[in-house]
Amino acid sequence: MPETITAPRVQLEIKVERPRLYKVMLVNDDFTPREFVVQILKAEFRLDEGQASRVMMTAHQRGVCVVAVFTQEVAETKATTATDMARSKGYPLLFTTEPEE
Ligand code: NFA
Repeated sequence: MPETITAPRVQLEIKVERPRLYKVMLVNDDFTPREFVVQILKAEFRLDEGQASRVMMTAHQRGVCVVAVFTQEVAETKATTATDMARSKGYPLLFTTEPEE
């Protein structure tokens, strides 16, 4: 009677970690028109008119405001794209990124 040989079953443990998230910050300046800031927030960050106005006004009054959080690469790309859009119109508007606590 031939024996049946079975391969050992190995349970692989798969560890998944959530990526660290990065905040995109809008920095106030004295030159970029409010309406232009709102336009950029709508175009690059998909905020609606109300959200964009509130974020713009918060940065205007407090100096800086969190726009949104993303994974590092998405945050950096969006901050750079939005900053470049403003530069191409001659405005000093600045978006920065920083890791969440
Ligand atoms: N402080 C700018 C103004 O009064 C508006 C602004 C808001 C610019 C937020 C940059 C960021 N025209």
